[in-house]
Amino acid sequence: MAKELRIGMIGYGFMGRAHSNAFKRLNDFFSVEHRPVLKAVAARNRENAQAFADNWGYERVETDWRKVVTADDVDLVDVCAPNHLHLDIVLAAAEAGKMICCEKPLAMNVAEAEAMVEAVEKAGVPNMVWYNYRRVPAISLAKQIVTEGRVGKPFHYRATYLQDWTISEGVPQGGPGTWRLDIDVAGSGVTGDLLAHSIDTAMWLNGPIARVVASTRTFVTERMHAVTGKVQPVGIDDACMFLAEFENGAMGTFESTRYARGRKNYNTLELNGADGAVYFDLEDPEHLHFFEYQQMQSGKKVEDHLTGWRKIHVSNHEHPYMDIYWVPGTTIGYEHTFLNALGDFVQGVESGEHTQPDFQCALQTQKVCDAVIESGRTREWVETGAE
Ligand code: SOE
Repeated sequence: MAKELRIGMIGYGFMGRAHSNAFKRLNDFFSVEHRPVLKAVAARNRENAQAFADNWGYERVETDWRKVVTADDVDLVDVCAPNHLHLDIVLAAAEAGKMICCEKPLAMNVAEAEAMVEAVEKAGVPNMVWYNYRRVPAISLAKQIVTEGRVGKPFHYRATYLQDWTISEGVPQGGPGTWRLDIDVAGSGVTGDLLAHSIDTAMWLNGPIARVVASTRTFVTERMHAVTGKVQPVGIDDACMFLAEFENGAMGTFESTRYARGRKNYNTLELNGADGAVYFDLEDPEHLHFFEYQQMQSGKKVEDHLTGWRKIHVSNHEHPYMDIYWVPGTTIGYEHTFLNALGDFVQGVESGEHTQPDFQCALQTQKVCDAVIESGRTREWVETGAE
């Protein structure tokens, strides 16, 4: 017998669409008891929210998010509002005993993230942060390969996350489409928006980042504010590069910018260990590159004429998530990463297992982000405190 999972969505932007798609497709692919019902969407602009609700099939619209968060007919609050609203929404949703799924980054800073962790733990409500790239099957396969010990002792981790959409000085800060450029709304620039993804994946694959040293840059220092109409100083980091030391002894480099002309959503990772390496590029999302150092001669490891990288087409039923989709050799897309995340979350709710990344896990990523921003300011190594 299906159980209703009544969804209250706060916000309706790009992520509102990605999450709504996941809610609608969940039961088409995942064998779970819960059946999402799109109950309500909250946003300040009623007309836009109504258009969104009509398109995706939400039953009603509210202009005050508190009405959705406290509604008796909502079981799960999905937070897709800009970052500066996450704290209040999460605290109210936890107080109301709702399950909570929150867009990344969890918070504006560590203090907020800690308050959110405390709130969901006190309320005992299931919670998750949508770090969706973990759910790219090729990245999940990388995790499996690392867990199986095939990479061996790790030495280097390398991540890049590049975009180019803010190069023009004419792009405003603030407002619906460009709040990511407004420090008071976003909390940080590429560090919280893009590197948070890279950090989450890195710590999932290679354990905690102990310390960082960063260089950050704001290339366009004043922009028109879409809400006030005034030219105002820009407070976000447009680009950020940092070095990291992992607790396991590996070194890491992380690079992110929104000024890499030609790069739209270029997200790569590589981990090099003593026994192997994995490499992934989101522009080629169905492939995982794996190098295995395994040739044995007289009991010793050697390389021979067949040594080389293996390009694995992650589409077999043996690969993560791929048994629920199509036939081997066919692929899935960006939207499925959210569906996979939701499927894992709901399975976790049903089994009582805590699906990762939960708020506690996202707090660790937030600690690294804050340390990166601090180091960008002081130009010194900063201990992250991440576990
Ligand atoms: C920014 O352009 C953005 O939409 C991020 O906010 C998302 O998290 C990222 O996955 C794609 O780029």
